[in-house]
Amino acid sequence: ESSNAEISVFEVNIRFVGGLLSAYYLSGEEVFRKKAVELGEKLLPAFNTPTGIPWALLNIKSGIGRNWPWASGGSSILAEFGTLHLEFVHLSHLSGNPVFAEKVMNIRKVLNRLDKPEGLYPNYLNPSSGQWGQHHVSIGGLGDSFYEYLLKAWLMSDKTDEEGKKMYYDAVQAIETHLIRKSSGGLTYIAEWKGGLLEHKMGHLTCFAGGMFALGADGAPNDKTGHHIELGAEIARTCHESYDRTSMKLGPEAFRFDGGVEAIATRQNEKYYILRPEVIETYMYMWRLTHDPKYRQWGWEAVEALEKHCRVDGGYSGIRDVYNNHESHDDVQQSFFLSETLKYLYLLFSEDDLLPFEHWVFNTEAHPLPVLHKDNGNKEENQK
Ligand code: DMJ
Repeated sequence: ESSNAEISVFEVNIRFVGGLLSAYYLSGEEVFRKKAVELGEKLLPAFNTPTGIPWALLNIKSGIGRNWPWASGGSSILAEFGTLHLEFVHLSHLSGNPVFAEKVMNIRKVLNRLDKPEGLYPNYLNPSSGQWGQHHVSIGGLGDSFYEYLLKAWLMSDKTDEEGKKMYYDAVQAIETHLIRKSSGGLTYIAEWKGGLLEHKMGHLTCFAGGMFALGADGAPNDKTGHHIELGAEIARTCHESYDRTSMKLGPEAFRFDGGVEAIATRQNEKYYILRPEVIETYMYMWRLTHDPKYRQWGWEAVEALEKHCRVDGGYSGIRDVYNNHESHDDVQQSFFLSETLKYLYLLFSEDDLLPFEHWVFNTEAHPLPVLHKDNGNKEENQK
């Protein structure tokens, strides 16, 4: 019996379904498999829309869905409906029920049918009409993990998911052409695109893309492997600068490249740091893929800053202004601090054979999921 509660389909999927799937694969305990599948079934009514693009919010008792009232004329959000793929493929794999995989494959079908402005994916899509909402494009908030899941779907399929692969590399091509710029000071950044105009701002969330470009470098078409690694390195450097240019050596929520500044937050409401993982996540991928020791140095700088400014009695807290010399704590320890920030730090200082990339992908909340190897069904027992 479900309680009368409205949940975010995306958050429940990445944190709870993803967490239960990882717990199952790491422990082999049946209870985690069973609960993951049960929870996945509770999410299915969210897909009852004319297009099959799911609602953002779902009442799990009534099965009635709706979208965020602020999202462009009733739209669903790219980073939400585009970040179900990995978990739903595993739910079908573990339950024998194809419905989960069918739901996420249909999302791709809808996306592939649509015209994309300049080859870019807008953040908003109306689940009733099947049309884009506002033409805003972001590799940070509202867009981010959609791109991540295209790449990881291909990797998780043991590189058999050619559709995911093509969608990923085509998207990166459009992002490079239209969103990636270099500041006069030589910092590469990823801007936001609003109906053809660039906002020269990069979110902390966007910093995950450095790691993504490096992770995808190997499969890049047209001899672009080195180029994608270099792009990852440049984004890592820019995001490190966003940390280094603060007094606390922790990065702001968003930083700008306009009005005479580079990699600095200029608006008071963008100066906070809520223990987010993306910059450390990128250091971890860059370390594993290049072994350049600077990534461990940069990671250690973040460890020292976290200890100095975020450690409080009983845990760690976010900071209201990273440019201030005195901490103002927000008194919140986000759950992604444990699942992502600390896990990526641990992996940054571990050997490469701990959760090796050949056998594992991390969901967007850093919960590890095994690669489904084509020749041997399911060998996760040998992958620990
Ligand atoms: C996490 O919940 C996930 O990484 C998500 O994809 C983006 N935002 C947070 C962490 O900042």
